[in-house]
Amino acid sequence: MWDRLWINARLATMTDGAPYGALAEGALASADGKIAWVGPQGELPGTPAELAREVIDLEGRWVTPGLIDCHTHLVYGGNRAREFELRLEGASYEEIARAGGGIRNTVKATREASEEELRAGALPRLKSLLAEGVTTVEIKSGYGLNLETELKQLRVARSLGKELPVTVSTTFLGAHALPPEFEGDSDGYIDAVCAMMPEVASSGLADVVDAFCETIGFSYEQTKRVFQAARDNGLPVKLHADQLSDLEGAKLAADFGALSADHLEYTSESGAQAMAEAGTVAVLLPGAFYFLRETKQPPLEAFRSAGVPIAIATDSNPGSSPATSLLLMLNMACTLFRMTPEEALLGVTRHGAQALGLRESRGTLEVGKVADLCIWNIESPAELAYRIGFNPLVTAVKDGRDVVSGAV
Ligand code: DI6
Ligand code: FE
Repeated sequence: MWDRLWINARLATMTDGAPYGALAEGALASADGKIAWVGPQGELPGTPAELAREVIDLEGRWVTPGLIDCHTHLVYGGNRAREFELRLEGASYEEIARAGGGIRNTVKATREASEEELRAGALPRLKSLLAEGVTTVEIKSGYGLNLETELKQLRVARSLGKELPVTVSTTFLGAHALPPEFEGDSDGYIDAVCAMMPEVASSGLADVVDAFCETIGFSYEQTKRVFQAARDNGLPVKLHADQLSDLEGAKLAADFGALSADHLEYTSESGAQAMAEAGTVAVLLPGAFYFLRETKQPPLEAFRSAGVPIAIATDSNPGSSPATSLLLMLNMACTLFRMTPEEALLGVTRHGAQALGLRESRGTLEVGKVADLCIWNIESPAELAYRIGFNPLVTAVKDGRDVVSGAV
């Protein structure tokens, strides 16, 4: 017998075939936290009452996979509202960074914060994501820039996944910015990051390694050294690539078989081609594009024609995207990048899972995958991307259990 059976559902399975992998009169069952059955209700192998201990009549509501936010920097100290004001007075994000502000401001506040303070700061941001149906989230370090503080951030990220009903994937982003004590010696800092790698790996606190390959971040060669150290220590990689300029980050990520390359506004066609061949997901971050008032569009057509899977994420961070709404990112991906609502929803389900190396267990409604679901009060899946600032979540289900009840 199954534990739970949802009937009279419209299912957006996000598998291939019909748009959204949709099934109009569907049913879905869970057992032991996994999807045990999914298909047309008429093909159920018995009456609902015979099949499951609990039957939930969805009365035609839509069900999608639980949402996945595959790129965030949720754990940090302080905020950067003051820099927002400075930018409105005319300073650019790069100017603020070069003057010693930007990421370094957050590094100072993060180093000074206790684990409890970091937890308390991140908790409401994470709850905001969960309230919209996020069941899996990636959280990066990168505001410590020394081993002690990077591990502190990663420990807090891990503990949030134990405290709240969400799967947390953690990423070590030691090569995010140059800390003040290494001013003028970025190669020396990269040596230090590589030297942190064995302990980061053995701590078990990081699932993936990331870096910021950019003129205000680290060079192609420096990033390559970080990736090599990650590989030597058995950790997969992803990259902040080509956000403000084309340093061929997409190609570098592809060369290392990266799970994803993220941002990608300045990526070339050949970079997109290399990603397609490597199976590297393109993670687009419309919140950062919007908040920094970027004008250079990521090469969507190149990704589409090369067959690169495209994911969408909040990039939730204090400097370039203080966003805690993944649904808003769906709308922005469509309005700013001209993605279709179906592409956007794939970006926070199937392709978001792939960007985290979790394709086998999450991201679609298929038998054997984790029973992470969202039940929505909508008439079509496109509404998830269409509305602005509206949350139609009825219930979020994590590992087969109801964990969040929405307001509608
Ligand atoms: N790119 C980003 O968008 C974030 N990090 C990065 O490398 C911004 C981080 C920040 O400004 O605090
Ligand atoms: Fe980021």
